[in-house]
Amino acid sequence: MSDRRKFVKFSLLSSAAILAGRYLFAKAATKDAPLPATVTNDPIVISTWDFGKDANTAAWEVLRKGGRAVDAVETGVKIPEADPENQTVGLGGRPDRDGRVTLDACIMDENSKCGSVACLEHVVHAISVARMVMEKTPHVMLVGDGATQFALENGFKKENLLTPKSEQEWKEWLKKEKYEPQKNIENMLPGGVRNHDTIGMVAMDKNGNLGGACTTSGMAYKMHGRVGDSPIIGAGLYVDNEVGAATSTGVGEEVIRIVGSHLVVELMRQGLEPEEACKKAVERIAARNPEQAKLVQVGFLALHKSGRFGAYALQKGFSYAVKNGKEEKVYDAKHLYS
Ligand code: SD4
Repeated sequence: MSDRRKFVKFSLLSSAAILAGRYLFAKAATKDAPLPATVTNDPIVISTWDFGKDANTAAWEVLRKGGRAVDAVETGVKIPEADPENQTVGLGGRPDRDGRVTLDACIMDENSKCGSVACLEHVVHAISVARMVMEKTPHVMLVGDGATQFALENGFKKENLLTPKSEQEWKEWLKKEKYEPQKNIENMLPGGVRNHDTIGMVAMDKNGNLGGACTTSGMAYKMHGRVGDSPIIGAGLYVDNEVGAATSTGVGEEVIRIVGSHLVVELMRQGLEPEEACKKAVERIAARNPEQAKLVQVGFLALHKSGRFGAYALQKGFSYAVKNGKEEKVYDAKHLYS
């Protein structure tokens, strides 16, 4: 047999083996999972919270045209980053207790390349700075002044991210709250306003490759210099192109302690459905400190290489947005405590 024919035969056999593996995984799936157990390379994008819907629309344009998952997620999360009305991401994000808007973000591609920035100031698109760290430096993570300096030296515009609305709210907060680290500041603000959200997004492109991005202004009124889970590879985001991708939202300290997103991906590697993997990670947080876990929110979102997805949270109220060729929908995640 000629080398070319051998190669073609080998490629066909390997593709068949990969598809068979993905099919078996899908067949083993639980019945109430939201997608049918088809196994395709159909592109899909999923992201945290209801505002993920608009971000998904932007990401989908990249996927629809055959673009890479990593490009799709970067494009997608830039939408809430640029939205001054979204007070948990980028421009208009709620500041730290000193009145400074500091951003955390990370990105990861199908080759395990990754980039991250933490405590970045004055630059709207933290995710693109993280991408540039990934593409242009030998490092994974830049923080604080170093991250801001890198961004400005590389053409990012210096902007004031503190909008009048977020400034006003912060001044109100200063009047009532003690100027000291608060354990449960992550709970609801007066009037039932959520003071944390974050966008985490994971996607699969038409080649079956995965990518993920996570970007946030972090917990409102945090101590200056505080870094959450969102820019930490393995905590706020993890992508393993053989298995799947996961991202998180909620109280970052809880997620970091269990290296949450990496845990979710590893649980999927062991054969768990995406939702089951997210649930196990949530249960691990609850088992560590049940009293604390009852007071805070953490949600995980996972996408398996088969295209199946799922989520799970500590508390009620965590939603996630899904878009593929067939549907565009916001789901409510199941939760541990009611
Ligand atoms: C953080 N995980 O800074 C982020 C905030 C968040 O829902 O996701 N809130 O800890």
